Amino acid sequence: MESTKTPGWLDWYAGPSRPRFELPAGAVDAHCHVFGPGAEFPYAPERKYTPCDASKHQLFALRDHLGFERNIIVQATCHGADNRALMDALIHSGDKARGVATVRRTIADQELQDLHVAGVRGVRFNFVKRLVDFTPRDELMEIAGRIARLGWHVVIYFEAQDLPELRDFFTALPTTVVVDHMGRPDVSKPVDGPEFELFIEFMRDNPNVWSKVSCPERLSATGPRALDGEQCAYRDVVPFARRIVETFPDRVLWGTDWPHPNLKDHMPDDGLLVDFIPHIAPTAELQRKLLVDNPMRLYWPEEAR
Ligand code: 0GY
Repeated sequence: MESTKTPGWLDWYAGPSRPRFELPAGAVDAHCHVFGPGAEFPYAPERKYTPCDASKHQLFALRDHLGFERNIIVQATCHGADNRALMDALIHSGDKARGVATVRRTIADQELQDLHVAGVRGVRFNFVKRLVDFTPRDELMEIAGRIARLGWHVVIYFEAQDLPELRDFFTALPTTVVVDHMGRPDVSKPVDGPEFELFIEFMRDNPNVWSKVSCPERLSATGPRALDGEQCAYRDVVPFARRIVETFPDRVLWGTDWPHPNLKDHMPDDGLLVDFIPHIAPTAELQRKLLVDNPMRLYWPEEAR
């Protein structure tokens, strides 16, 4: 089935540069997606957008081009709770990808087991209102209880202004909890202001909470252009991501977010995104934790050092 992409949808960047920053051996891109292809894996009827296709082969080619060894593929909302495209990508990755699925409370134990065998190690709860319809908290808590027994974790996606209302629910989750994109801070506000302080406190008070320090391209107002003599794109995001990396070095992950759904102004060059990493993780030790040790501990614990 052919589907027409959402008007204004930006296609992913077809010719990414080769990063100047050399990733450490064994680096994991811990947040990326596959979209369809729609003819093989139709998009969900309840989706809020229709993307361009972004296949597993294209994702794996990007992985090799950038110098990553593995991927964490996160179920995107355009596929709803139909995880077939995700499972297909995991199964064809040669054990170089693990996944985060979306499930409903009606899922059977056997289906959860099948997801586990394919490589799924977490579920995603999405609270971003433009992306999903509301799911009752008791349903999410029931799912969290079931997947906890498989040793999985919960990935949460929300916007900074909603943390005060959601915090008690997050704190009650019985698993490791991974926050997407630093809880989407407003980076025009001060890094030591009350809003971001609340996020730091949330991580400090809850040692089971991790954060992806990803998506500068989504959060930045200064954008991809470096200033004269300054080599860093998305420079307004640096203090926020760096503060998290330096404060919680053992609980951070990084990912490209390829193929970058819902960007309106520009599509990032993924090579440039990789070059952002040393600005937020300035030492080799921080880089190794962020890109290798932490994702391996969470997704391939049987191989982690
Ligand atoms: C992301 C961000 C977004 C979309 C999704 O599943 C999704 O549709 O996650 C967004 O629009 O902010 O992480 O890819």
